[in-house]
Amino acid sequence: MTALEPDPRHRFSFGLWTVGNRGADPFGGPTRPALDPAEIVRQLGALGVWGVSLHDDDLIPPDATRSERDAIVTRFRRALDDTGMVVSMATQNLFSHPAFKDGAFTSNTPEVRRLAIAKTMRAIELGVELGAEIQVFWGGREGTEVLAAKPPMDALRRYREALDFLCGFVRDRGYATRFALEPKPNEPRGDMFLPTVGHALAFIQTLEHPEMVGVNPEAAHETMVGLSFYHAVAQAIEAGKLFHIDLNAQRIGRYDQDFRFGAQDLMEAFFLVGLLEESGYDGPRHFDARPYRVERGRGVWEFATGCMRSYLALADKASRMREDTEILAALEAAGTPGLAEPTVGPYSRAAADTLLATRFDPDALGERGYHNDRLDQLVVELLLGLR
Ligand code: GCO
Ligand code: MN
Ligand code: MN
Repeated sequence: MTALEPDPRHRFSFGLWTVGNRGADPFGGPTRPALDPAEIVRQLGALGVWGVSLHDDDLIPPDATRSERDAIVTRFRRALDDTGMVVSMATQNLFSHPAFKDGAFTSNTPEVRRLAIAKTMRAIELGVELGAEIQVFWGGREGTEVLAAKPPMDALRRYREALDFLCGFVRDRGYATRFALEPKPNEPRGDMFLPTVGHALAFIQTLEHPEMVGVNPEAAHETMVGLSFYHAVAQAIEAGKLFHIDLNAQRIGRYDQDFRFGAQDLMEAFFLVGLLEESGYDGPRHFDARPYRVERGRGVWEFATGCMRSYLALADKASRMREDTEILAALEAAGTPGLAEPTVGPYSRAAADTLLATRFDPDALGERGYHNDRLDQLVVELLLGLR
């Protein structure tokens, strides 16, 4: 395995809906033909990809009979077995059907909410049947354009009720499935509930089984609103809640662009990859990106390869950064190792008294320079291939 050659050991995965995306946008129809899920598995397998993820409806048309469903699953299973690929994550489409236009778990119509929970239980069963350990919850329609229409506290209570019920279902069935909530600030709704990683992390602690639920942060979603995705992922890891990740690229302040991983903000992507590689995160490196609308045929697979090559190239740069003596010296000059030292340790009255009796010299402390420009420039030059 060469440094930039994807290998199943890298645990790269793609959603069926990503390479299978047909290029439609709000202004124009599809520019690519539909791809058969089993064919997607074979193509990705040949590229060294480890896993695929899917929405229930990506694989099974919603109107399929039980026997049609089983035949589709068998055919798909065969493609997985032939290629050695796994289903790394499953999820449910609670956003396409008009029934869900006002929300799924947070629809104002109780019957729609019950439909959403029933559809999700079936999607969980499908995921378990295919070996998925993670079930993602992206609340595509959970939100509103009209603040008056949907009191947010009621919406959050219904969201919690649905997740608690579904955790109960997983436990009752004895499944090992863990849930990962995927926050997004807006699009398609004007404002969405659980808009950021931080909101989701706080909400999870209010659930009946918080240990079963983590997050699935997506680069595009935090970046759309100008937040640091790197920081969001770090906080999720630090909370023990990074269960899954959606990698892609995005410019600040735009619609959800879902570009090829590495296509924007290489500096942020570089720190993100370093974090994933060095934190012990062992979940999927999952790409939720789309080929540009102008791609067709081979272009789709060039897109997939590009996502993985950029990831591997950045991982290589991250390991070089750790060995670069000039950068290590610049980190010392920035005081970075000092942040890893405990400040005061646990509280004790004696420690508080000592601290209160200490004579600090704020003026002297204020005279320190941190040489962040030099450090930053060295990292830029590493990324530019100058070191
Ligand atoms: C989006 C989301 C989706 C979800 C997917 C899995 O903005 O469209 O990122 O792609 O990740 O539906 O739940
Ligand atoms: Mn997205
Ligand atoms: Mn996503």
